[in-house]
Amino acid sequence: RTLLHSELAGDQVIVVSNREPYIHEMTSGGIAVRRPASGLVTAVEAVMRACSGTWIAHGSGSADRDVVDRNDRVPVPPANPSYTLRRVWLTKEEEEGYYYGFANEGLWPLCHIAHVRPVFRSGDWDQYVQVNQRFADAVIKEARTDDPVVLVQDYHFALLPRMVREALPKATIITFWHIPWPNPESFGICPWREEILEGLLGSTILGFHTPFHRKNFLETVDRYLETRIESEASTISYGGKLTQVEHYPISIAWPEDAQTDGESAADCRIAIRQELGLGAEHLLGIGVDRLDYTKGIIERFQAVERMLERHPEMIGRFVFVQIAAPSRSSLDEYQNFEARVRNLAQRINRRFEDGSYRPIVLKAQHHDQDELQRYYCAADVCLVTSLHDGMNLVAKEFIAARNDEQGVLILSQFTGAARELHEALIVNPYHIEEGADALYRALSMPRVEQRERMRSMRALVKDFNVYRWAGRMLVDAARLRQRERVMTKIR
Ligand code: ADQ
Repeated sequence: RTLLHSELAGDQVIVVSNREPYIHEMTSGGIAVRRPASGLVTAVEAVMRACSGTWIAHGSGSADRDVVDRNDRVPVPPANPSYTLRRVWLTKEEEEGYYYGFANEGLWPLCHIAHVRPVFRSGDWDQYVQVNQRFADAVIKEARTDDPVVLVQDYHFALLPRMVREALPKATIITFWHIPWPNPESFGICPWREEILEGLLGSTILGFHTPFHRKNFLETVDRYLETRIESEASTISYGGKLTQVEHYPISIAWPEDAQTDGESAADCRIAIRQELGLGAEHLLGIGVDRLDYTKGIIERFQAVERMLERHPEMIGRFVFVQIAAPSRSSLDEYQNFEARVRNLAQRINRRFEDGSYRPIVLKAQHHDQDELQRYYCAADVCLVTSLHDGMNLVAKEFIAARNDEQGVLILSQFTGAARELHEALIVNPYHIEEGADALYRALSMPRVEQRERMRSMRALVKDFNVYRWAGRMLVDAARLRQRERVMTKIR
């Protein structure tokens, strides 16, 4: 955090993301504030609290308009304001085309290669272009100097870096792509691939989670644009402008102290089991995700089923709780997915139910962070089985929560997190037998081995926390800004 302060001394920081960090909702008891379930928000919010500035995002809550001033600004966090949230209002049509359409039916499946066919409609693309321009205009309007530091978040804003660059050529634009970048063949099916690449190359720095995604991006640019690429230095020169392409693995803010209101892991273990109607003898597995087809929830349930089939002594003893926040529910693909998840849980439960025993508990709701912490602490095993995931912060949250150094993480090899968390049980989520084996192994793992693995992963996540993620980008940006200033003087 100190690093952020020193790197940014005197600079104006503007963040752009689709989702806002705080949503104001009208409830029967008045206006309530909610934090959305989003890895991006979890990470960037910690950084913004540390460096203040302005966060520009789409206003989505029913009471969002009631709390802003006439420039659409509201100070946040509500209890202890440290930066400004500036809301942009999208029409229904814009939200449908730009957000649900192009971003989530086009770019999301395109980049995840999750065997859901991307849909590209010209009408959605037009809205995507228009909304990118509206957010770019908001950045330009918010800029108090000609060289602000603009932090652009995610696949919703591939065109914005170039739009901002045209108006503010001296701005330092750091774009972070939170999802994977596929290989050139896969990306090449996008009808607007050149425009997207050109848009992103308006950035001063472009960041991905892993070296692999970074390499895919360089190869995609090489395939589809006339550019000069210095692979060693990781820079792309396009239209006389340089973009540095790097990998910056995202992380979480390491918790200051026990964050479960004084409840120890042992207390949570008992309390959560009681809430679920279970006893101390029950083994508990946990999954925490947005209800999204890339997260491998179906394959996870199948692995649970297979494990129970192969180890009948676990029937009646092992319970798996899936906490799943509904997400993008107005899209058919997501509605169908939710129905498939519910049906599968029901089928598996029918198969193994005995008295009050059900092996799968599906809680398809948003939970607040304190509640998630209690589940993380109570679990014997956490399953992260994404079919493809930029990083996956749930894996890191689980580790951070376990100050008792117990609990086993099962982690898909297709997450960015698997490149760092080698002491997890790494699985191919498509291989159900392997998942079932890993689950059984986790449930039978001696405490000493759990401790050794957990200790090592905790040291890594504590050290490589979200401040380090942001800090590394900003140090690189500061270096480029300094170089630019020197060059301007020489010229
Ligand atoms: P997401 O796809 O949203 O993020 P992830 O990194 O796992 O995925 O983060 C999810 C966040 O939402 C976590 O902080 C988690 O605690 C929270 N959450 C999940 N389910 C919840 C529930 N039911 N209730 C409340 N909160 C819930 C995208 C990319 C990831 C990348 C992040 C950050 O897809 O690969 O790790 O951005 O870059």
